[in-house]
Parts: sequence; C-alpha cells; structure tokens
Amino acid sequence: MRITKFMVSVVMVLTLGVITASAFTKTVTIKVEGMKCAKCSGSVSKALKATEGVEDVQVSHDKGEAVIKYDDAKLDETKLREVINKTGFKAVENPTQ
Ligand SMILES: [Cu+2]
Repeated sequence: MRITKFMVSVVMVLTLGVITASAFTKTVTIKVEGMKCAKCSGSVSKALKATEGVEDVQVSHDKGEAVIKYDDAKLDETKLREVINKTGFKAVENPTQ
C-alpha cells in the first residue's frame, strides 16, 4: 500500500515536470494570404526567424500557411501575426481559435 502511494506520487511529479517543460515551446499554424512563390514564403520565413523567441519556421506558399515553433514566454500568436502582416502578406484569423 505504501509503495503504491509512493509510485503514484513519483508518476505525478514526472508528469508535472513534462508539462512544465513543454509549456515554453508552442507550435502554431497561421494561414497566410498572398504568397505566390518560394520568394514570398522565403520573405515571410526570414521575417519570422528574425523575431526573438521564434525557434523554428516552415512556410509553404503552396498551402498558404506558416507553421511556427516559438517560445511561449517571449512571444504570442498576435505578435507573430503582426510580423507576418509587416512583410506585406496577410495573416488570416483562424475562426476556430
Ligand atoms: Cu512570390
């Protein structure tokens, strides 16, 4: 009985640790309007990568979207949309969020 309780608390501590560690990196997919070729997606990608807190960026003009991995403590989605809009393309609001 004692061992079972101990095991439960160990598992809980481990789970909490994993949740806390992953809370800092978030991945978001933002729809981007107006990208026609690799040069377009390249400039969006470049602007995002130059933003502090962005860890990884995959921009596709085919799909018209940017998949961004970022540090939750330094950035939020609103800021990422602003960066995209400043490149001259349009970050589309996701109606489900
Ligand atoms: Cu282009």
